[in-house]
Amino acid sequence: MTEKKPTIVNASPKVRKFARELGANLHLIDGSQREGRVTEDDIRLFVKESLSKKVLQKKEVATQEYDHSEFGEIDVQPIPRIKKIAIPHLQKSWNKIPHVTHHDEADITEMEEFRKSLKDTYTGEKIKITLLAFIMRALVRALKDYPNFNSSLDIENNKVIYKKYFHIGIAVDTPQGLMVPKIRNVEKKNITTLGKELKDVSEACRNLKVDKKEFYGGSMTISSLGGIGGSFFTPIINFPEVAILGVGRAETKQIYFDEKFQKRIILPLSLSYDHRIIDGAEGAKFCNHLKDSLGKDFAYKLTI
Ligand code: CAO
Repeated sequence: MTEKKPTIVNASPKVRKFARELGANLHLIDGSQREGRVTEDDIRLFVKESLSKKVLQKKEVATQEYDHSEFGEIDVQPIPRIKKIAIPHLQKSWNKIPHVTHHDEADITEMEEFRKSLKDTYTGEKIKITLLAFIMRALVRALKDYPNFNSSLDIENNKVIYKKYFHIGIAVDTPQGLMVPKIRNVEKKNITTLGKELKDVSEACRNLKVDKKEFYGGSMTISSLGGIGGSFFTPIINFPEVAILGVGRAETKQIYFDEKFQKRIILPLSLSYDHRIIDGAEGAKFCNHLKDSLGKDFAYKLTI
């Protein structure tokens, strides 16, 4: 009952007083008499209908809940602060963005061999660089060729905002909840720097020492569950971004490759995108691009 009616209301002073006493807005009431004249009965009916609507709304909410303690012992705790902040954000993404998730697998055998063979030039000691640093570089390569993935939608003004920068968000699991800081200007950094930055920023998140500003202004996000487990999932886009790349746990599989069955390391990818701006064909091509960058000839494509 929010729609406004014409400003002149046809009602007697007595009826107006009655409406005032009940707190009823005469502008919202349909008069039942000639020329829309409002009577006391019209006001009573309006109040009755408004009240029953409110009760129904309350009932709708109430029916979703029940007292859990009726079924056994429970422990009620406040929702943790970071999760509380994330709730409206996740709900907005889920409700506003028509998500599609495209699943694919990348053969990262050669890249893994290379990554595991890395040694410090001076000390000769093994160095550990996270797989995610390579994925970040591959993602930026794909974003350059598919700018729709590096955009945000301004629906109100019918505009698409194309970003010329490449700031990759990384979902970090912390004891307080999920945080998504950005690694800025990924295209300008080598694999070693990216690996170090990722380690530093995830530590800062876990110690709650990250600046709030670091959570904004991203191109696209990577959500990696590779260190924990699982293959494919359906990541939720980090609004106002338009795509997110989910990374599962790489596994050695028997694959038909170069005309024979071989052991290959296969990485599961789950790409969720906003179907308002990205079509299914573009989603598949983007994934092919990623697979190509992470595949056999990765070294020519990802600058070290
Ligand atoms: N496949 C196989 N192994 C993988 C892997 C993958 N895709 N990704 C990581 N690993 C391995 C690493 O090599 C490492 O093993 P070693 O110690 O033997 O080298 C181990 O798993 C731990 O990796 P990690 O997850 O700690 O480190 P990372 O650089 O891969 O990831 C970070 C960093 C911050 C992304 C991660 O710690 C994290 O928080 N992940 C969870 C993200 C999350 O919650 N996403 C869901 C969001 S949506 O609800």
